[in-house]
Amino acid sequence: MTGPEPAEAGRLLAAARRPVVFTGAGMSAESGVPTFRDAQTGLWQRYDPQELATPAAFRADPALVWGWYEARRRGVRRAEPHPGHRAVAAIVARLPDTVVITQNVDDLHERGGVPAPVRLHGSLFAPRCSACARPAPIPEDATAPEDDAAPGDGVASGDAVAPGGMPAPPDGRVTPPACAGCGAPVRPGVVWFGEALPSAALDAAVGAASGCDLLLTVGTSALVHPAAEIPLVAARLGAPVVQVNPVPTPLDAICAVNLRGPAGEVLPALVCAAWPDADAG
Ligand code: BJW
Ligand code: ZN
Repeated sequence: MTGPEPAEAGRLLAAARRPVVFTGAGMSAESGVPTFRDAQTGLWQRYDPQELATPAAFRADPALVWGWYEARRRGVRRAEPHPGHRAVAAIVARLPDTVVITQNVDDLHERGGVPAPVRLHGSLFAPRCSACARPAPIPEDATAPEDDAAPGDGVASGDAVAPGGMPAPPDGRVTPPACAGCGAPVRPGVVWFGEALPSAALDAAVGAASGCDLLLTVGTSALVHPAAEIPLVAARLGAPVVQVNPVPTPLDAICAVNLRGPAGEVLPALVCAAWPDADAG
């Protein structure tokens, strides 16, 4: 980070008492987890994520959609939090009223030291019945050599072996387990296009954004609603918004400071700028 912006962002963070950290897929990119709108790799490159992440896609081809999420879950399992995740945890440690709101379905904030982020779009680790919503067990991961590949390859590399160690079909499809209660297919515990966000999480996010004195938005394209409105709520009520993203987004215009760079570098530098004595991870 160069120029006056990092110092200004550091001043805003040092002055904050109730910040919100709002994260998207770019937060996990340096851990090797592909962003949602990145090109998919391996078996999945011919599919558009926006078309797979829908209830209609699951109804039409449950094994295709379940196989995609299983491959992504295995990729996330192999990923590790990076210094940006630890910098967010350092902010929470310094300012206990911080609220971390994430659109991500991985668990890297938790493993990076933020115990309970507000999850707007669910989790890869909370499968449930598609009919009766009964929670279902997370399938066991196979321990095959292919699963030792880098997390960024997860979408492709984990595909050679299905959960339970059975060889996966070459097209990546994995039949979802049946619900132990009603026998319907189990589905990923994420929020798909056209589905309502969990109301408790959305209420918590809107409440935090309404009462915050700084909103730090990290690694989101801000294209998906209603999540993309969270920074707008904060800005409308007078809180400064600081954005971390290597490229411009629709949020640029409302941001007090735009820090153009990767989260893993910018966030530790921001914590050091705010609190020079801090261990930024
Ligand atoms: C880095 C980096 C580095 C890279 N460091 N940065 C208003 C207007 C228009 C449309 C709508 C609207 N309201 C609702 C809609 C419809 C729809 C929608 O928003 N569509 C848009 C595409 C136009 N929204 C919905 O359908 C929502 N539901 C809804 O509105 O329901 C209404 C309803 C009410 C009551 C009853 C019933 C219904 C649901 C949205 C659910 C989104 N779900 C997904 C999938 C989750 C599961 C999965 O992962 O498969 O969530 S979609 C996907 O997008 C995922 C993400 O969480 C979300 C946001 O993406 P994100 O995080 O911003 O990632 P990317 O990839 O887009 O961007 C990455 C960014 O990182 C980039 O900017 C990079 O530059 C940056 N980056 N490296 C920092 N190292
Ligand atoms: Zn069921």
